[in-house]
Amino acid sequence: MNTRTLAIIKPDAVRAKRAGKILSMIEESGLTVDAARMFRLTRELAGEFYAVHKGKPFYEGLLDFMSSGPCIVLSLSGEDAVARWRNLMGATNPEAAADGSIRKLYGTSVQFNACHGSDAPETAASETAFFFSGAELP
Ligand code: 3AN
Repeated sequence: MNTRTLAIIKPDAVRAKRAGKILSMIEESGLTVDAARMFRLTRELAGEFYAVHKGKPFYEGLLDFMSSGPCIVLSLSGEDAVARWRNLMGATNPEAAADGSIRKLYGTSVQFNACHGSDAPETAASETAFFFSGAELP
């Protein structure tokens, strides 16, 4: 079934000029980029997006990081898009990520891990709606 997922190329990867490589990996994987926005998240918006992590020890640092520079937010689609994008990203901790995955290649720590991906179809729907209006999507 064709499904959507939400991807973010995080500020560390944009700063390191890895965005083009990551976009290439997405396209070569067969996933489709349906919409894209490049901008710097405010700390407040980052806080809303990561509200599920509020109270965790890494939450404040995560907001500082995610609002530290521009990121690229992407709406992706394809067969089984959520799992395929998570597979391409690799594990949250780059040290544990599979060889050839984005986080293994471009992540430098569990916080600075280059990209985000929705973890389930339900979160993919809410995260996509967080950044894109229905009219912006095909
Ligand atoms: P994922 O992005 O792989 O779904 P989550 O949702 O558990 O991982 O975590 C969201 C983000 O919070 C991660 N991408 C990472 O940037 C940061 N993060 C998660 N765990 C830690 C940690 N132990 N220390 C620092 N940052 C963390």
